Order: sequence, then C-alpha cells, then structure tokens
Amino acid sequence: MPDRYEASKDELTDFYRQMLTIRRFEEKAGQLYGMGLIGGFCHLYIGQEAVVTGIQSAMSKADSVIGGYRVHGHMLACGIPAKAVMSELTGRAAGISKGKGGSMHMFSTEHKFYGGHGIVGAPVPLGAGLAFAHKYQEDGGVAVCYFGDGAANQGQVYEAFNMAELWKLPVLFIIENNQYAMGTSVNRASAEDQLYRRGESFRIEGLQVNGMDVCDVRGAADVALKWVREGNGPVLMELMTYRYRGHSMSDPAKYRSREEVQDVRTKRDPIEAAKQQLLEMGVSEDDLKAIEKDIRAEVNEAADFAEQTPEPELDELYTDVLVGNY
Ligand SMILES: Cc1ncc(C[n+]2csc(CCOP(=O)(O)OP(=O)(O)O)c2C)c(N)n1
Ligand SMILES: [Mg+2]
Repeated sequence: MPDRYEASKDELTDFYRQMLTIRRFEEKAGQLYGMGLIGGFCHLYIGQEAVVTGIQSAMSKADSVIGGYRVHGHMLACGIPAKAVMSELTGRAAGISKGKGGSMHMFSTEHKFYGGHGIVGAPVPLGAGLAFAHKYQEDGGVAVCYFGDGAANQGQVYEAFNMAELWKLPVLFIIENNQYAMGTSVNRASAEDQLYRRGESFRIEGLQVNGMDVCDVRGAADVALKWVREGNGPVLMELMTYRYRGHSMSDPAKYRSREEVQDVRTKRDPIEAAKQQLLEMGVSEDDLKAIEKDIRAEVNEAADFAEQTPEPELDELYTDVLVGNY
C-alpha cells in the first residue's frame, strides 16, 4: 500500500470538516426520511466518508466524478451546496435536478458530477466514456468512477475495463468495498474477494487501501492519479470501508449482527480517528466544537430550506424528459 499522506494541521482540519459535514448531512437526511419528507429511495453514506474526502482532496479541477446511488457525500465533496442536495431529496424546485430526480438521480455538469445512477454497475462504462471524452478533448482531466463491491460482479464492468486499458483511458476506478451488497456479504457472492485484483486479466494495476483512514486514502489517491495522469491507463482501487446504516432506509440489516456494526463504529470510525489525530497535533477541543457547531448550522439551514422551498410547478412535469431529437 502506498505511504500514508502526511497532512498538515490545516489540511487534516479540512478533511475532518468535510467528513463531518457529510455525516451530519446524512443523519439529517435520515431524519427527514423518517418524517416522511423524502420520497423514494434513500441510501446513506455514513461510515464511508473518508473515501470520498481523501480521493476528492487529491483531484484537480479538470477531473470529473461519476457514481451510483449512494452519492450525497460525493456531491457535497464536489462542492455542490448542501441546500441543493437536500432540497432535491425533498423533491423541491430548488433541488439540483429541479426536484424531479430525488436521491438517486442527481447531476451537475457545472460541478463535473455526472450522476447519480440507480443501475448497479452503470457508472463503470459511463465513467470509461467520460474518460474517453477527457482524452479526446485533451483537457487533462481524469474520470473518477465510484462503484460498489456488489457492482463489481456486473458483466458490463469488465467490458469497460477492457476498453479502458486497451485505449489507455484516464480513469480511476474505485470500488467502495463496504463489505455488503444489498444484503449479501462479499464472501458469499464473490469467487475472487480481493476486488483490487479484478482488473488483472486486463493488465489494470490494482491497489487495496484502508478506506477508514482519510490520509491512507489520500496517499493512495496521489499515487494512482499520478499514474493515470501520465497516460498509463486506468487504475483500480479497492477501498476497504463499511456502512453503518442499512443498504437503504427500508433495510433492517438482519444479515449482520449489531455487534459487528458497533465494533467498527467504536474502533475504526474515520471521523473519530481524524479527531484524535487533530487533538494530538494540538488542535483544541473548543476548535473542534466550533467546527461541529458551524456544520450543524449549515445542515440545519439546508434542511429548513428543503422543507420550506416550493415544489416544482406542474408545467415542469414535461421538461427535461427528452433532450432533443435523435
Ligand atoms: C442492474 C441492477 N441490478 C440490481 C439492482 C438492485 N440493487 C440495488 S443496490 C444493489 C446492491 C449493490 O451493492 P454494492 O455495489 O456493494 O453497493 P452499496 O449499496 O454497498 O454501496 C442491488 C443488487 C440494481 N439497482 N441494478
Ligand atoms: Mg457494497
């Protein structure tokens, strides 16, 4: 595994702030869902925050992001305002998809965030396509493509791997291995459970990384992105992580024990680990409390906005459905 990134106090404070923002946002989304304010599916990212925070911190402005349906955190990390994400969840006109997409169908070309896809595995060929566009347009960008351990068993993933390596596309494939697909553990479903090896027959370099430590993630992302940027083709990173909540809000998660979840929460929580490291670096408890307070205020403001801002007008029902003629 590549070296752990040596973050300065300021950098680590930024990572901490980003991870905590994602967690508080997701907790609030969970509450709004419980209150019946969010319709449809809602998949929370709680536990996995170090992955997107570490990766995003290593990216450049030209790079693009694509992911699945557990992507509220990815959007916040791309700089999309919490209000625009939360009000999409509540189906309001001010939402990033005008309130018509909901949790799984968010998109923002302005922030180079290309979805938000409900079809498991779909971000992989689409991500290869994004990478093709970066290469064709010579814009220097890398497509950063997130998918899950369950998605790694989809056929389309391997067709895309083949093309990506054959054409040396600038794409960073990231498997967020949170140990479970909808309710099936990796070991039950995968003949090769070392998922970073899944690119070997296409000669794609693989890296397995501790996804519960933001500096480990950042260190590995630097190495992987350098390789991709130098024109060597894709890298496949497997980030070992864990989700604390059920697959979606309606999952009672009976396929694992409470003790298992509790054990990860108490021993390997990425936010708690960053907090301890900051305290050791001399950041005060008061400074950390002030950060927490700011974040709570931002998230509460986003939630209040998302509850009060109007729903889309009826005539929006027929817009953005078909984009032009084919
Ligand atoms: C093609 C397809 N098959 C099945 C589903 C139903 N489904 C939704 S999420 C999921 C599990 C995916 O698990 P994983 O890739 O590990 O991602 P995670 O939910 O753990 O983030 C399944 C089977 C789907 N949305 N699309
Ligand atoms: Mg999974």
